[in-house]
Amino acid sequence: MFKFFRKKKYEEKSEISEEKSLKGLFEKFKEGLSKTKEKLSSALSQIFEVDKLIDLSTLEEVEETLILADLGVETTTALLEPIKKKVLQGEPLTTKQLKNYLKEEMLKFLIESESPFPPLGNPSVLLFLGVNGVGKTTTIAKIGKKLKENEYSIVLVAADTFRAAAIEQLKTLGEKISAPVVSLQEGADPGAVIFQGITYAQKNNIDVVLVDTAGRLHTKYNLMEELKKMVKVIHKLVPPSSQENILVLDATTGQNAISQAKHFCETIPVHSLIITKMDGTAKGGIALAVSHKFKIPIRFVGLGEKPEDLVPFDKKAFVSAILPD
Ligand SMILES: Nc1nc2c(ncn2[C@@H]2O[C@H](COP(=O)(O)OP(=O)(O)OP(=O)(O)O)[C@@H](O)[C@H]2O)c(=O)[nH]1
Ligand SMILES: [Mg+2]
Repeated sequence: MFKFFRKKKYEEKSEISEEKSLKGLFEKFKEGLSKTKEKLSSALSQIFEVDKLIDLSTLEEVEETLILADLGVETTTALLEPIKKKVLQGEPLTTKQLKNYLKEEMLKFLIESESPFPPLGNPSVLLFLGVNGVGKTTTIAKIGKKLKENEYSIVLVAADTFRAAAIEQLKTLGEKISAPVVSLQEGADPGAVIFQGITYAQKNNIDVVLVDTAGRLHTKYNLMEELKKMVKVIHKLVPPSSQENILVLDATTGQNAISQAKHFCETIPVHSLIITKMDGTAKGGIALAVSHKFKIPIRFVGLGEKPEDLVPFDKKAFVSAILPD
């Protein structure tokens, strides 16, 4: 659980210190998700408080609560349908069994990544995508910092050429984490910056290239088409297995995140998700809804603005945070 990265170098960490840091992450996860947890558990606690037989009205209450926590109608229905059938057939089921069943199913619904992070490559390329303001640029700095702490060499690429301020923002963040930033002037072709960034990494034997892109409205055709061009440029320089396209979603946008994911997935392959701002919302259920609907693993979640607030996603911790024992 809670693995940040594949190891680059052998780390001499004692088992105790490793256990301690895992515990710390688990606590952080629970704390970061406390708003979602509060909302869910205060509503569900009355249902789960006493172990009694469930009926259709119990299921309706559970259904409403899960939908309100932004699991969405589709995922909630998929979760509860099999139980509803059993109840309709007269099978006696208790609230305790329902809770255990929900936990197990939620774990199944959360897709786990089978590929290493960062992907293997010389270099590997991480392309960060998403609509405006979701947290792409700041998340790049957080991941960049952690990669450096794990002995990876990195370069940041300012492919958000839309605003001069975006280039400056990345440069400032790069300075903070002592990482080189490859950039061109405002308005430059993002593909050209990416080309320069990857060739810079190849020349300097850099392990990971982190590409910042402009926030784009998922419904704007031209902006979405531009992404295809960026992916083509990357493919000219590194094999697809060395590239990960990461969609960043803001948990506070709730169900709109589903529509964003749909449009991005229709445009280019999306390999993984990062869900930011989980700390600021009671709608953390969106993580489960998107991962289930699009069959995409969640790599990290953002639980605050500080670098240490970006935490690897752990599905067991997630489920036990939103549905405590
Ligand atoms: N509370 C909280 N704030 C976050 C989190 N992640 C990012 N933010 C904040 O969200 C704001 C926007 O972050 P950016 O990284 O600039 O977003 P962006 O996606 O690059 O924005 P554009 O480049 O304009 O599309 C900043 O104030 C971040 O500090 C998080 O997990 N929790
Ligand atoms: Mg940005």
